[in-house]
Amino acid sequence: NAPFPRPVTLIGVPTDVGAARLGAAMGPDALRVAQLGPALERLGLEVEDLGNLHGPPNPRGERTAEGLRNLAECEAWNRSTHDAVFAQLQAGRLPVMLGGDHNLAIGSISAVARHCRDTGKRLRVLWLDAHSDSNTPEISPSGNVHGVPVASLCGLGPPALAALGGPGPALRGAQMCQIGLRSVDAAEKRMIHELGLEVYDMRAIDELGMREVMRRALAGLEDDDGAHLHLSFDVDFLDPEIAPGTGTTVRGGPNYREAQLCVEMIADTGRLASLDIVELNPALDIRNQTAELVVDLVESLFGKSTLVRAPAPAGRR
Ligand code: EXY
Ligand code: MN
Ligand code: MN
Ligand code: MN
Repeated sequence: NAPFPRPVTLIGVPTDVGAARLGAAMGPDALRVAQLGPALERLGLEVEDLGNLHGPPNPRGERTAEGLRNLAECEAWNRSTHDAVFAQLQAGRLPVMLGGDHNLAIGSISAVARHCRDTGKRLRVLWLDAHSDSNTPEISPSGNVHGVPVASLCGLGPPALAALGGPGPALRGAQMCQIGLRSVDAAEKRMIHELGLEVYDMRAIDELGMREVMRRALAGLEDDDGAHLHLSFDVDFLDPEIAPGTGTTVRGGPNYREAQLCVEMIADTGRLASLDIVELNPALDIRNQTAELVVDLVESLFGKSTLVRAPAPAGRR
């Protein structure tokens, strides 16, 4: 497992303040019950579990004039997440967020972007999700903050979120590639274009196959030792038949083999440097099977393979 010399830090972010339903706050412990840390240690990685961050409980608020629900609580969770992630990156470690709903990506990715600015790294964000999470408060149908993190990171929406990591957008849309989309709101479709996101929806996966989609999504990374690859992995990316334990399932997602190939090809780049695991909801799961599946996929993401891997042939790059 040579591509991952740096030690890993697990950071629990037990929040559901950005989600429509309760339960994602139990995600970190479900991942611990499924033995995420020991699984990574078996691959030869040094792993430290920082335990859980602390933040406000879920007030289950209504949408306010700003157009969002629980905005102050989301801001507080994202500030703690930002600070924890930034400190781990500065210490040369690979932070893994155990979510928690997807609102936490505002804190984690703004910290990664700040670290990349400080160190001159080129940031690439892969967003595996059934959804684009690119609404702004104005166009959001729900006011749920887990539907707006991408637009926030690109500088849109209330400064409490959009300027969390300092003035100016954390990200340009072209730095992000989204894979697996199959539920996008009408106005959000236009936003995807305005932001300039690179998107491979389920139709692209059907037509091109996961291998070609990932080849395109990861193009150039393997040869760029100044690249920092952040993966934001929403559990609802996976088909609900294999991953029922999440609050916003959408049928027709990647199956087990497609998901494996997806994370194996990310591992092959050797550039993974930070990771969010989000939207796992143990209250909706069946005997923790979704958490166990996620641990299985994370092992592949960190280089576990069936056979000793030969270097990728030139045509694979
Ligand atoms: N697009 C919908 C909304 O903004 O309310 C649903 C968002 C679900 C977000 C899940 C976590 O990826
Ligand atoms: Mn780095
Ligand atoms: Mn999401
Ligand atoms: Mn989603």
